[in-house]
Amino acid sequence: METDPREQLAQFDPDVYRALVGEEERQRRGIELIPSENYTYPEVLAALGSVFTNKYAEGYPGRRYYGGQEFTDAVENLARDRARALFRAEHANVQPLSGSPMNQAVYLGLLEPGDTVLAMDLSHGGHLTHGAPVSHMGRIFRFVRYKTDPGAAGAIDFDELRHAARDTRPRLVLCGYTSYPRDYDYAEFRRIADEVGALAMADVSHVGGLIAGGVMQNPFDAGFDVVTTTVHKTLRGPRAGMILCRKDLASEIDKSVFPGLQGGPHMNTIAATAITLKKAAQPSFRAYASQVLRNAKELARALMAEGATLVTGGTDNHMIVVDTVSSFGLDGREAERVLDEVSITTNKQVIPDDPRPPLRPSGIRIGTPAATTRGMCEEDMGLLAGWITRALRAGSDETTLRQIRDEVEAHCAHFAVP
Ligand code: DSN
Repeated sequence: METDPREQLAQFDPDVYRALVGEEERQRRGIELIPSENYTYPEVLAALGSVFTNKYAEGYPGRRYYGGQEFTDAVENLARDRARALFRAEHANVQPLSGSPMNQAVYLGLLEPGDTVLAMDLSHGGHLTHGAPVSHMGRIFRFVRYKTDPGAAGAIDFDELRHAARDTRPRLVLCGYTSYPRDYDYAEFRRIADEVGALAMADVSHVGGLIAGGVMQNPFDAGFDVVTTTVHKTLRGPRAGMILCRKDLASEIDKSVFPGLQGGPHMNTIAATAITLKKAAQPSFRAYASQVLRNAKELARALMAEGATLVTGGTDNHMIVVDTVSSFGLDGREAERVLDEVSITTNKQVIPDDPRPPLRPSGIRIGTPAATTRGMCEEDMGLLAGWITRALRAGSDETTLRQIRDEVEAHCAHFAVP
């Protein structure tokens, strides 16, 4: 009789097994509100833990450097075809190991060292891979920053962006964010890039699932050249990245991913990506994506009604940034810790032009994708806003925090984890 792999693990390595069971229990017990996290599908977990892990497959389908590729080619072709169809892209590369190598491969494949990239300021919502000085890319390329206009509900200041483009002649205009709760005007980005002869790239890692679900705009509809997205956020897939691009850039992108930057692709992850993309093409995924947005709008409304100050004054996507210093007198690290105590998981977050350092910033970032996956809807968002604001006001009052944690955990018990 075959032994259950989990039992084998429990017997062979009880330390790791205990941590695994603890994490399963943590994910079930509380509410996961980190906007970049989600609960993936059982089918994805099955593919991730499959024999595709054993296989080396450097190269691309039909052009590999090792034998035995009948089935790896099949799953990579499925993932590429499904990605192209879902995002209306001419070409897809599904090998990036995650979000950072995905963006690095684009810069290294399409630019020369020293080229200028126009990208969102980090404290206004840009990502580390959009040229943070501490990143290797920030040393190789010249990143010039644009910002949002706090006076205009956080809209991007396109006049400033256009001036910066004319002054600095970027090779690439990058539209993408990791903590920006609004949608972008992709057509205006495209116009500015055209005016200075630059490529237009969108990093939609956060909203990839919302675009796939048809509830947010697709940058390809505005004529973008390159779109990157992670697979594990709103798309609910494995930890991975994808590069989608115009056909005439395909060869540069593919060469940049392999052999330029990476070695053997993780074929178990690519199989899981193929499954994720099939899931995202189902009508039920469209309903999910639209519920994610409705939940975020309702949570933002309820938080503001309870006295919270939100960066940009609301949200157009799945994410909300709360200025916890001005609302509750707690910095982001303290707010994250207090919410951890009541089984609500969030992450500390810098706010635009934050005077505080990244490990003690002025806010927290919260989002609805994981809670929506568990089946929570608008009425749960009202409860959530109440628990969050009560906990942040309670600060170090342990009795109140214990009470709130009991309420949160009792409520979560009604929502299954996939
Ligand atoms: N760590 C991801 C996020 O939380 O947005 C981006 O890399």
